[in-house]
Amino acid sequence: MSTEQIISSLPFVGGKKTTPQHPLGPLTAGEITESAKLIKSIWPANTNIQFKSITLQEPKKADLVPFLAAEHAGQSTPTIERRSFVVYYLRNTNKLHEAVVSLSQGKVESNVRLGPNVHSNADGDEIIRVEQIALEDEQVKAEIAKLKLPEGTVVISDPWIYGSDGINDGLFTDNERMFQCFLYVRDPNNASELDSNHYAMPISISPVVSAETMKVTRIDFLPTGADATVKEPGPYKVQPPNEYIPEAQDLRTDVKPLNVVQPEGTSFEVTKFSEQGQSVAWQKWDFKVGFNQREGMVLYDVHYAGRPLFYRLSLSDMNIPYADPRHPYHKKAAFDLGDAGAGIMANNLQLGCDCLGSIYYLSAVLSDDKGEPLEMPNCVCIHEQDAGIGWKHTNYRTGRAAVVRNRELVLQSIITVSNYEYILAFQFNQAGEFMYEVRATGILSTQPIDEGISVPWGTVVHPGVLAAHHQHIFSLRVDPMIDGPLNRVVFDEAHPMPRSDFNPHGVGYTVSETPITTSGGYDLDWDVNRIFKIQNAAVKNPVNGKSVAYKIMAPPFQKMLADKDSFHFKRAEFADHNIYVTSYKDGELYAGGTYTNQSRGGTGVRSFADRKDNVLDDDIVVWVQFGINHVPRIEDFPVMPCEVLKVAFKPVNFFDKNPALDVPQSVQSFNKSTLMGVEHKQEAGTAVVKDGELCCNKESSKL
Ligand SMILES: [Cu+2]
Repeated sequence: MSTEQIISSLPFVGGKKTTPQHPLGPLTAGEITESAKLIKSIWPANTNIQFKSITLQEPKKADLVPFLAAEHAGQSTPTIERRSFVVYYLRNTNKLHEAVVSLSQGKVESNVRLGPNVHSNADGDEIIRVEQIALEDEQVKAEIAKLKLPEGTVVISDPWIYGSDGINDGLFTDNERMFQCFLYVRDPNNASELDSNHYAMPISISPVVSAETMKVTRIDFLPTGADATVKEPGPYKVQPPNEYIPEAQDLRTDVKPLNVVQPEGTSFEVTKFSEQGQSVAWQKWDFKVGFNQREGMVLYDVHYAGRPLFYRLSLSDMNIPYADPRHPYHKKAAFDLGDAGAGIMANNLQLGCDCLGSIYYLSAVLSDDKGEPLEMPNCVCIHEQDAGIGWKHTNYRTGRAAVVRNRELVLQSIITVSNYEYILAFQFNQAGEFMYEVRATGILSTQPIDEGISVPWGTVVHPGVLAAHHQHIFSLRVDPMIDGPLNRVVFDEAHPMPRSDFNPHGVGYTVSETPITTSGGYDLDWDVNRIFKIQNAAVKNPVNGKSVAYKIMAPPFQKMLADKDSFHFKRAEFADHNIYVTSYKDGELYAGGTYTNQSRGGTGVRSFADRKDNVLDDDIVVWVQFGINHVPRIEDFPVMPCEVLKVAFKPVNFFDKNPALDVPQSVQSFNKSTLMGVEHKQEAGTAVVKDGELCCNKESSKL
């Protein structure tokens, strides 16, 4: 990122001091308003500012660690200055600025103009306007007219982030911030249905809109055959619709209710640690929850039974590069967090629909393009769920079983990014484990294809509709403090023991542990069962003397397929390794860099790691990548069954035994299950529900 310090003669104007807030508390509506006011005050009164984000500037870790230590010890906390981080354009220009506002002092502390080739995220107001601009353009209308669509047909425009290819060829330059609009029609035979699935009817006209002038600068025509040839738009053949809405289905009638009932309420507690920040305590876990425009949910200061585990956890980035090599699809590579924002796109979650059981909702306040507070109601839901059996053993000699359920606490947020949905969840259990789960759903991004054609970079999911292959690659940022601030990452590998007098049958194997000393990208290797662990080498397990650790159980995925010289590869700096380990630096929060829109690389985690810093027994950050290569199936259309990805973090030699031993037994008197069949041999009174204590007893002791 190149930056240019503005030499401004404009005075910084002092503002009203706001009420002190916890240093990790998300900005309040008042702080957002104050930040915008202070930024406006450094420009002439008639300056039209387009705010891109106004968010908490988190304190330096060196300041925050003593604050949190004092807080945990119940001591008085030091004062930490409240700051906001503001990104804005002078509207209708490419003049992007990044500012830090001291809310404590009521002044703009720094204000830097960024560029060239640094672009900010799209905002909601802008996306709606770009949609309209693309459809109202006279040239676009003239091209649409060539389709000879039936009277009353509605054309829909989906603005996409333009992407980068480094080509500087007149109209084909990505120097300026632009949108590539993909157009569709809504079913002409059901034109009044606003929720009709337009992704089943893509058309080949693709206007490009300048985010600076807000005008159509070019109209691309999409290739629809097996090669890169483009054709003039011709009469459109109306295909049958392919709807996802329930009224278009013949709904099955044999689903009986499955209610989640918690007669005594939930086992978790939510309390405010600041006006907009909430603390959650559940089953020995406690942490703070923040929410911001870019990452959505952020967890801070995560402890289990009072022991520190994670300083900060968040989804840092995601990238979705597409496989179609033809213009303009070759630039299609969404960074949904940096290009738009997981917070700003969060759904308003609905009781009994998105979340079952006894639900606690968190709401947030973000900001809009005018710098005004934007309410984000119910953007996180918190609930418990039953995740099957936690552990069980039956003593076959006595027939006595000991069994507990696995209760999980879930913090869920759902984001809609145009066609697609991601259901993002932190999940905690009673065995000291936590998981990060992504469910990918929603509608495939589609494009037109001539009938009868098949291509190896996509799947035809409906007549005339191609869904190109694409990868979803996520980066979870883990800032650990496993039993203290200085951690290391090690990896275990299992290797066969050489044949010897000791191993004469060639069956032995051993597990070795190797520490990572230098920042870099590292990979899984299933052939040697390579497992990465975050470890505190200074704290030993009292029983076996091993260093306490948490292991990372991340599913394998195919690394980015785009080649190393491609802009996709340069930009998605996290997409080439399962794990990155870096030394902690304030402000290094995003694996693809702070500004991903039309980025060119050099500002993300690969660059952080290239410092080749020491990461052994230091303040480190672990970036965990996971994902899928999404080769669309016809079953993924018109809406995709959830594809579930899960990363788990499990204690290794951290406790001295199974930490879920103290979970009360799973018994009928507590669970109140209902007997539905006559085949069940459980004889009440003789063994099973004795005093409401046990599920099973002696009667059927068989192996
Ligand atoms: Cu996908």
